[in-house]
Amino acid sequence: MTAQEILAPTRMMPLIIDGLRATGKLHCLWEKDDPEVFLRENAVKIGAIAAGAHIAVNGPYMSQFPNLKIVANFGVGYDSVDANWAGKHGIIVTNTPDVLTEEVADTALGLLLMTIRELPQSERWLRAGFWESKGPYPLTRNTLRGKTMGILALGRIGKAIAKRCESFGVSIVYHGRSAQKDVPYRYYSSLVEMAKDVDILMSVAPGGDGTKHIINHEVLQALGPMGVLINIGRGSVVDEAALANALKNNVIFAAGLDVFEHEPHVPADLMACENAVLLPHVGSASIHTRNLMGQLVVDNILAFLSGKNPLTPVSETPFSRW
Ligand code: 8YV
Repeated sequence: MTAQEILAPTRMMPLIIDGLRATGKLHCLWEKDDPEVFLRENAVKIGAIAAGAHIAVNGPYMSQFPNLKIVANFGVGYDSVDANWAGKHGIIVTNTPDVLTEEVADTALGLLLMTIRELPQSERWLRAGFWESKGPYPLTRNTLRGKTMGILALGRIGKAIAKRCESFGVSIVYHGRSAQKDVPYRYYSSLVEMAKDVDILMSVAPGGDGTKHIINHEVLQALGPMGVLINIGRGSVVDEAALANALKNNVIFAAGLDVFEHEPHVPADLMACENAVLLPHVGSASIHTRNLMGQLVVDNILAFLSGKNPLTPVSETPFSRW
């Protein structure tokens, strides 16, 4: 008989815990007196794992559970789960696409406007009393007017950002693994070449080995002294030391970052840059959207428990939608 018990290794939002607890099969690891003993004695019963980003669900981790069939990841990005390993071992991985697309695209636009028009800096000016004591905040040297944006990874979120930016009058081009059919934007096969031609580099790229530090010194130099980098995807995509250096030495104009390589740690060198706008990974972080994401985690596991196909399996693993 298939193992049907569910494991939540780390704390998750109440909507997920309550939804899964209702099955009577949920084990919250942090509630166990001795998690290690619990795992040793019960690993064989676990068929499903509900995973957040705070734990590496890699091959060695998953192989503790001989009857594991599904890992439901809270988030569209699943770089903390080794989906290739899972796929090879017949384990389904699900993520939370679509329900967060518009929210993350909104945040990307907010971050872009904050960064290019120095809105946080001008707010700090007002709060410091400088408007009265020194006069108006200086005119911003940069603007969105007449600009071209290069999107790194034109997936669902990238396209939602592109649509918004088009209505702002911003021209769009993109770089990714391959050119896409039915996309009206120019494709660049080289990230550096795209960076040379654009004013704004918008990274929506997922994490993982294939994208680690691909936004490096060479790309930043290509973006140039009036160039703006926005990262709404994964922090590991950017070489943060190279970025801090580029911001400090005006290799680029400014950066707006919602994600960092070692969250919640933000390097002091980035913190020190007045031309960086730094957000604590709030891309999808509204109650509305997080509830939809949480419900999708629950629904994927409930589908598995009732013998149905998962709703949103990722491409590397069984029942892939693509
Ligand atoms: C969440 C995200 O912050 O979906 C993602 O990939 O990065 C965000 O929506 C994250 O999943 C919460 O842990």
